Amino acid sequence: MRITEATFMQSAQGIEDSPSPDKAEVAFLGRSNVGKSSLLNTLVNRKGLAKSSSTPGKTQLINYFNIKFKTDNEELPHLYARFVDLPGFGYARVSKSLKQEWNRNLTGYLENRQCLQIFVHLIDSRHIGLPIDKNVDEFLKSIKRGDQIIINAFTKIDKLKQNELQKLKRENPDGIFISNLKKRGMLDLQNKITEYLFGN
Ligand SMILES: Nc1nc2c(ncn2[C@@H]2O[C@H](COP(=O)(O)OP(=O)(O)OP(=O)(O)O)[C@@H](O)[C@H]2O)c(=O)[nH]1
Ligand SMILES: [Mg+2]
Repeated sequence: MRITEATFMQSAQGIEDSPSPDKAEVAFLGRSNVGKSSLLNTLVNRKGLAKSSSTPGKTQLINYFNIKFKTDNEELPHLYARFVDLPGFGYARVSKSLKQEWNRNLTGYLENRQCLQIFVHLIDSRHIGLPIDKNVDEFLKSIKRGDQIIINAFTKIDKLKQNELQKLKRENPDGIFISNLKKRGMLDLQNKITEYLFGN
């Protein structure tokens, strides 16, 4: 199964102005600047679809993308899902009230979105064990329903030495190891997503 089309659908501030929950959703979340928007672009092979930047805080709204998959099944040649690019956690350079509002909107989406099936938690592979990532991890585990899964995706592995990467893999046997720069880990992540959403 492969992705044949990816288009921007709409942005939303929170769950209230989000599209109707009629497709399975995969949310990309994690610290600001960890590589969420870049990963989405690399996965769907569309540079610039989700806006990415070296300045933290680039993504400020919940952004919905429609994704079309091609299957090997002639009777059901296409399947659909939505990828959701989220603002980063822990970005300090906005006002406190704005930050609180973001967090309310974000956690509201994560906790209450019925069609949300997969949380992809991105973690910078150079900075393992940060308190903010632990908090997010605990939060996700505490809200996760029985029909949802969490995928831990370790990003920017092109910045690691071989032995550091081996250690990270040993310590996180269920993780996905990503480099947008070198296009690593895309098939692993895509397979994990389609297996869970569509059973193949
Ligand atoms: N070396 C390296 N840099 C990366 C990788 N992925 C993303 N980056 C860089 O990291 C920076 C942030 O990328 P974004 O995709 O905008 O990160 P984000 O998580 O969407 O950030 P916010 O929207 O601000 O929360 C950019 O300068 C990217 O070029 C990667 O795999 N390797
Ligand atoms: Mg972003």
